[in-house]
Amino acid sequence: MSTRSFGQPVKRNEDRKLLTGQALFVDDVELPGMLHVAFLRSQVAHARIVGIDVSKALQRPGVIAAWTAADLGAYWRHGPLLVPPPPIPGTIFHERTQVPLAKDKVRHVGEPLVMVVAESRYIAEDALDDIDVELEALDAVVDLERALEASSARVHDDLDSNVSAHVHQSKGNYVAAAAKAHCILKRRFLYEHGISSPIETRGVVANWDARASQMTIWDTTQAPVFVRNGLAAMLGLNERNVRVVAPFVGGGFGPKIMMFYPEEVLLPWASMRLNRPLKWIEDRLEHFFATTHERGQIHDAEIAIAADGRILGVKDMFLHDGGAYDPYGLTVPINSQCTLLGPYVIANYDSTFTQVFTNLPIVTPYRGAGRQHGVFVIERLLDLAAHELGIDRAEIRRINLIPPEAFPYNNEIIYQDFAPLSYDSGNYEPVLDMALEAIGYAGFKAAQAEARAQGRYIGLGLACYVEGTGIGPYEGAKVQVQSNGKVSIATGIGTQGQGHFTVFAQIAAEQLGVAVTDIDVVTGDTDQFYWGAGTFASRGAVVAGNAVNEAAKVVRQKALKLAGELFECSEDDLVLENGKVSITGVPGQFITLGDLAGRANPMRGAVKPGTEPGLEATQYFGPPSGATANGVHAMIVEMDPRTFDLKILKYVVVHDCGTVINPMILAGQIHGGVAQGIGNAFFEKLAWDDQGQLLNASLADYLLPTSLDVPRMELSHTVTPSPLNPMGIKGAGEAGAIPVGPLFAQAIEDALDLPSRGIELLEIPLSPSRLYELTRKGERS
Ligand code: MCN
Repeated sequence: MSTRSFGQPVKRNEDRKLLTGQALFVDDVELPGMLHVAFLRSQVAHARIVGIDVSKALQRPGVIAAWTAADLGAYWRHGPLLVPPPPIPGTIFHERTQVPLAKDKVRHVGEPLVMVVAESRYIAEDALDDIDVELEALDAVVDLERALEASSARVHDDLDSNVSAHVHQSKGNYVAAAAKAHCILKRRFLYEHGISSPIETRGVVANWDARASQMTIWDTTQAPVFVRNGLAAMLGLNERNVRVVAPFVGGGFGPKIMMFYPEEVLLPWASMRLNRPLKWIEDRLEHFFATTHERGQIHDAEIAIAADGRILGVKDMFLHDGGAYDPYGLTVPINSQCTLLGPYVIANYDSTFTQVFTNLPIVTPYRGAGRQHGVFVIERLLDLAAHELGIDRAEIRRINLIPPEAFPYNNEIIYQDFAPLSYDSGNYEPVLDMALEAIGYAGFKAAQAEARAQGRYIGLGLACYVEGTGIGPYEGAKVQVQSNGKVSIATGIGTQGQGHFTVFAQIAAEQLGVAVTDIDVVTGDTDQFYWGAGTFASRGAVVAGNAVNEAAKVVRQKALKLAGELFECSEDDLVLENGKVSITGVPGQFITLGDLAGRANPMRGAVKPGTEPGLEATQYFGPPSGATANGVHAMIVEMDPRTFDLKILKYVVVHDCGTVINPMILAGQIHGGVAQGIGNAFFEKLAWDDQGQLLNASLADYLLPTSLDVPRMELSHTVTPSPLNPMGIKGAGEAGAIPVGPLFAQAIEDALDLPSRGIELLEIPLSPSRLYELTRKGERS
């Protein structure tokens, strides 16, 4: 039986544990003597703290402690700036990071004020009602534009405005390009965004073992190594004395990277103080406020276009809602700024954004991480241009695509990884052609007319995008053959459902000739692998995957060398297959990998100078810059013109993420991303009132798409390998979510023939009720 699995739709190694309930999640951690934590959170968005009285709470039986910011002493400090602003000349950035417990002011609903520790979560929750908090309410800063008016209240009193950051990037000369344009189309685009809503909310368990001077933290984080290093520094411990374990995590989608959430900082501190293990699990209501969001941009964008539909230039000015603090720097708006350029030749680009502090929860990346906002703007501008010029919408895209011979294609602006935004490789036109073919573009107009004659309103949407993936700095992996012949792999990134336990095994299996099921992968345990960055920016496959590959290659070389010595033959005469090394053409002459691992750890004699015991290797991989994936989504919808109910009749994705490791996992990634994209495009909107109160903080009111709303998808792939890593991989984890907004807008416009009625859909989300409002007004929105 062949052991080749690379590139095959191998079933996931981890599913047996997950499906039989054997997988350990943070809430499964039960320790003797464990205490439970609940947080009193601010119910107002902006207020000065006059006083907090916890004395009554402390009298409640079972309550162990109730701490405010004042009780934290020197431990109270601002969180780290996770991502400093990129070195773009003229950039303004005001660093104001979050705090563990609010001290003088509260800056958003849900900001924690008091940490209560009790014998049970029930007691801790009840004790929250015993606490008296006196707040002096201030005007809440909610509206992005009003936030910038001189008369606005200020989220941070020490700043003279609510500007968190201001960035300008440009290439070419937009003004000169616009002067030559056949027409310039200018519109305002609004993009609301939601919350990540993973099935498993956040959670932390901390256990201080004073005898061993060892802190163990089970955390739903996407970046366990960062958390270990940061907490060790804060707690005054050696990094070696802190172990962070991100066990099975039920979805992360970006917000679980944030460092530090107050709960991550406070539970370990409290565990050391009380010498007891502690647990906090976020409840669904808390998730609306206590976990970061991605949300709110207003773009004023224009496109300068030639008579034949060629893009001469694009200008964009946008406001980005950063929420109350900016620990994540500028990642989200820089992604919007860069991703707007899409797969198109845009020689002249002028883009400015202002990140704004508001009294709303903090904004950090959420699957797509701002890319969808940029894609929405450029794809909508192209639709408007196509309509204005009477050019077919597929054609206007085609004539502007970057040609294959232009790669690597330098976009001349700086990307989120501080490197120039350069597309490493791509071949965009075949992807567009395949999507058009799959959706039945050529025959659609006739089908639409026929449907309309029967009183049915069907419409088609088409959207292109590129996605920066696989950024540095680096990841590492240790690959080790055990003496029983099984292989173990450890890497520093965490896993939240992406299938790393299988794909990393597939990579090593390819080098070592063993079955995927004989390879055990550990991710997200800092005691198993010390170094790394984390799972974000669709980088796991590229960065950790290549590290696994490099380490497995070294192990392979070691195995062949050892076997060559044993058999006294050249390594070239050896084959490594089915878990054993054999001599070509000499059947029966072989040694298993397990026996070789045993020989590499001799019990007698000496390990030869220049060699190491064990059949293992640790290697690192750091890409010079990100790899650029691309794709086209197309969909056909049927609309009810009265209720605006929408049915997706067909959904097509053509995608290029270079070398594919596991097409089934990849399909799952795209499906999940599209499902989230559908939520963002059609269902999910956080409804804030003007005092920063969330009006729909429950899953009965904040609607997520269900399985009934997510269609079957037809997926196909082209493969343009990345030249930036030996395996030619590009990332894929966010691809599904990125182009769904403009796809909905275009398909709905097409179904209801809105452009001919002077109605343009320039905002996301487009719920049935919003569509009703927009079409009734009969005006642009
Ligand atoms: N893959 C592949 N071939 C490729 C590229 C990817 O087989 N050419 C596989 C990978 O090996 C991996 C998966 O697809 O198993 C995703 O790979 P990658 O694009 O590298 O993404 P990451 O591993 O870095 O995961 C992060 C990415 C991001 S940024 C978000 S957000 C997201 C996502 O993945 N969050 C997820 N997918 C998610 N899926 C689940 N179930 N849960 C989340 O929280």
